[in-house]
Amino acid sequence: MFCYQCQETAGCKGCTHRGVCGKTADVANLQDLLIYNLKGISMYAIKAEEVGMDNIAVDRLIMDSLFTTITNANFDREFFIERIKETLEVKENLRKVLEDKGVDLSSAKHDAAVWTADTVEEFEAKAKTVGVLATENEDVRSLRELLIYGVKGLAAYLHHAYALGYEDKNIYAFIRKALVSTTEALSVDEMVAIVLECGKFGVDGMAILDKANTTTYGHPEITKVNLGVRNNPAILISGHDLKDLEDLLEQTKGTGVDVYTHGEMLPAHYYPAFKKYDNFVGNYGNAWWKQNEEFEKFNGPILMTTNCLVPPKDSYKDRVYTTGAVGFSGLKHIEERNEGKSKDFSIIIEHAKKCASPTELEKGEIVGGFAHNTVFSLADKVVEAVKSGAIKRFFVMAGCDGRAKSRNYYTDFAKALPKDTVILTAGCAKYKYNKLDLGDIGGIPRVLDAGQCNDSYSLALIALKLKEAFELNDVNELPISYNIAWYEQKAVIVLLALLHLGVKNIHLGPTLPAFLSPNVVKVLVDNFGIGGITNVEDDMKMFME
Ligand code: FSO
Ligand code: SF4
Repeated sequence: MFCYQCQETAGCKGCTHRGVCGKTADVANLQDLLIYNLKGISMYAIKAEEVGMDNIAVDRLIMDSLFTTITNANFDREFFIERIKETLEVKENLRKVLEDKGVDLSSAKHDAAVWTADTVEEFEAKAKTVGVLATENEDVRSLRELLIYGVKGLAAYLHHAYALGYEDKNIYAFIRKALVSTTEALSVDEMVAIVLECGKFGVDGMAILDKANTTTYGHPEITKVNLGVRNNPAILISGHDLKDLEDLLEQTKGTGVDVYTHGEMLPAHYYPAFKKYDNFVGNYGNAWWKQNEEFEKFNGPILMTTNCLVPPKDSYKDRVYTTGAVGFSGLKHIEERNEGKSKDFSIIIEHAKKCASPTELEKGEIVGGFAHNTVFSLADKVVEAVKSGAIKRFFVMAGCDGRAKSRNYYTDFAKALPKDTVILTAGCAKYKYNKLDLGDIGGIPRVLDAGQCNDSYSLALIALKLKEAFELNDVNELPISYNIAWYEQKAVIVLLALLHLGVKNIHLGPTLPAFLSPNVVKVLVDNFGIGGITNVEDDMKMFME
């Protein structure tokens, strides 16, 4: 195996025996083969589109499959074997249909398109030859993988939007094009151009998800979220999928079973539609990487709706359920919803009834809900505070949390920020400082949480709104600094989206991605002023200058 797609990759170089995330070598290889097969399917799907065929089912399969390969989503060998079989079948069918129609397939003769096999042994042998290292040139590999990770993150966001009935064929078409481009001998300029184009579709993807979420559940509102527990049996829901949460809340209503959020599901509390459920109690615990300890103490069943699964400990393994793109051998999986129906969570609810109530981890509450609509409604107040000098600078500290001790930098940085600065956050990075009492500036809290990682879109809209309010020509003239923590591929698409919107001088930490070669880093530094982090003191000086 060779995988370097996330920030925690071994030695900041690459996982080669077993993932730091717990992904085994055989699963990593099968994921590589699945991606390879998606490239082949895309070659035929592009042809199919040219002749007017409806590709939507194929596009959804590509999207879903990409999502299953992101960090901490799916660890299940059997799942990937079955998915490879399915994609091979789809690929073959597509080829046959196109041949029957007399479509010229001479430009779709790449091995990724024509390769097929029947046995798992053949899959495993092939997988070893089509991974990341199959591209020898370090810079080409870097740009190809940057693009692949961008579309993986994008696919995850599209998946959440699709669950609510929203999709965009143009974005699917770009994903196909991007996948195929990684099999072509393109110039560096051409590859860079597609990577940047991916950022454009990143903005579109986050916009469609924002529309899906806010149209379905209302605009996030300023909300106090309870951190304590009640004395009832309960279910903990994690991940990002709001539709799963809705189904779960509907089905637990009146059963005596409470529901708490974990990790990235925290922002669900900000949506008006979920406030009507009396049993939707609060947020339990912290970011994804603390789940081993926190799931143990929760005592009840846990539902993982998207990525963020850490291989479970035996002590609570029987209480963890997966659904959607998530998978782990031995965990119970809740099947997809049938058209127009809800997912059936009754097994989890019955399980909860037999469990003790959660052990309390903390008390108190935190405030969030500062997505674009809320901040726009406060715009006058915010603009006034900037004009009067009450707010000197905003710090976008969106992104991810993770295991590395070096991430304590973000807690220290938040504590060290001058009192006349405001943090704009989204994603699980917030857990590094959302429970510090950083106070407020004239009633505006010093930590404004917009929501999940995809709600970084809100932060971009807020920046654009401020640009307008201050009548500036360039978003980089605003008193906003970007000190972003990244972990996995959704953060990659967020980064590409920000670059597309023209944001410069983003600092990324705790380390720069291992998949960026020195030359690719140079392109990003020269064109976008991308930088890393050093230490709180020096960085603070640099940002405040
Ligand atoms: Fe991931 Fe980052 Fe959304 Fe976190 S991009 S790691 S769990 O911020 O939030 O999925
Ligand atoms: Fe390693 Fe990250 Fe890949 Fe897991 S996802 S195998 S930790 S690089």
